[in-house]
Amino acid sequence: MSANYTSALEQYAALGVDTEAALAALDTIPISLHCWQGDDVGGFEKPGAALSGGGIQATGNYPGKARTLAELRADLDRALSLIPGKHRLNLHACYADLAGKKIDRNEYTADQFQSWISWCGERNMGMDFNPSYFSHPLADDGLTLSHPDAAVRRFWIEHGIACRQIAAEAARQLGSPAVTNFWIPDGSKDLPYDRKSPRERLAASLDEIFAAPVDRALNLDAVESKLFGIGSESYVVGSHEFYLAYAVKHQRLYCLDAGHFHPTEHLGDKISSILQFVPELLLHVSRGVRWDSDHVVLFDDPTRAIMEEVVRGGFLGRTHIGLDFFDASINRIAAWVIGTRSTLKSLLSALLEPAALLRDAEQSGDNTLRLALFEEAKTMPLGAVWEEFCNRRNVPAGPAWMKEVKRYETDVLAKR
Ligand code: RNT
Ligand code: ZN
Repeated sequence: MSANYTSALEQYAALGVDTEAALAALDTIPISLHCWQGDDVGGFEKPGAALSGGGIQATGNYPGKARTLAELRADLDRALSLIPGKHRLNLHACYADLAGKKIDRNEYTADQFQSWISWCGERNMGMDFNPSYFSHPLADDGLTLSHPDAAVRRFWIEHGIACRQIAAEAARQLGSPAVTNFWIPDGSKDLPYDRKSPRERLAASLDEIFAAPVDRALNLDAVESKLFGIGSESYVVGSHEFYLAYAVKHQRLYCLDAGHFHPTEHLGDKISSILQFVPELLLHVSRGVRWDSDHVVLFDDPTRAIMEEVVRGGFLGRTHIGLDFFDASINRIAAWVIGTRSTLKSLLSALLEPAALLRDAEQSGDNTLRLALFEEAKTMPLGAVWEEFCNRRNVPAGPAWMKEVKRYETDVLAKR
């Protein structure tokens, strides 16, 4: 134990906070690391695959992006070695390992993901999964599960069912349930006349996908809403109201992405409302800047508010924490490390709140004391506790991790 930590422990103890309990709790919380930060959401279904269509966009051309599955896995390993704790892999279907075979997405089985499942198994990591409703000829017009053409809808329904089965198989092998998250780009750039029919078709498509029997103990379905996207500025079929109502009615997970709401709207206040009525929540921790720009997550007020709500509400057991950002303008491994460490730091900060004092102040109507405590808590020595967590997990505590990233950049990324 460092002198810094011992002193921090005492300062927190004076506020009734047990730093050891906070560290033990943090150690049990997995963050689902999104594979798509490593190659700008390209995937490897064909050589030179790149993100297309789909209402999302990665911007920047920082050198060194992963060009193959092997490179992506090596990069993930490098990032994971700089992130304290035991985490999960969040995989998109477009990262299938096709080994040169021609198989379309509606025919994917666990075989195309076995190398990923084994990769996770070797690292003792769980896996989460995502059907890919973009970067595909049948998604070129920006419509998938709500498409007016029944044949196109059929293809994407089959893809959704396939993904749930793949996730369940991964969960079975890895001994940990997988979340399968449904996000589709469907919407329109300009004003639609008919807002109703696409939503009716989406509801029917989802009903078919979820009717396929997949063990709920292995696979958890989540649905992700969005306010608007690139090319879907005027109308998004899968809006917040649509999916929230769907998730409540069908008792699925609701996925809250921090970049998918009005810029002045934050996720913090939504959590304790939604968890009244859905079984579990999936978070896409992200940082929207003006539009859903998927900037790297920071230890900022909105992220801290999310984690405070999860911790205060006792919701850790019902909340799956995933990351969703894809910045191509900076070192991609550093992006993973900064975003994940910031998420963990936000969680630690929430776990170190003077909860008992705050609750007492509020319950006794002492709002002055409550406000004072909030402010005092902000300058408590969080950094020393974070450093202790990193040290115990054998991960560089301070900015030393950046040296490792720089070295990897010179030795590996610069040669790509
Ligand atoms: C898009 C959604 C979705 C994607 C990933 C790649 O707006 O946020 O979660 O970012 O599935
Ligand atoms: Zn998302």
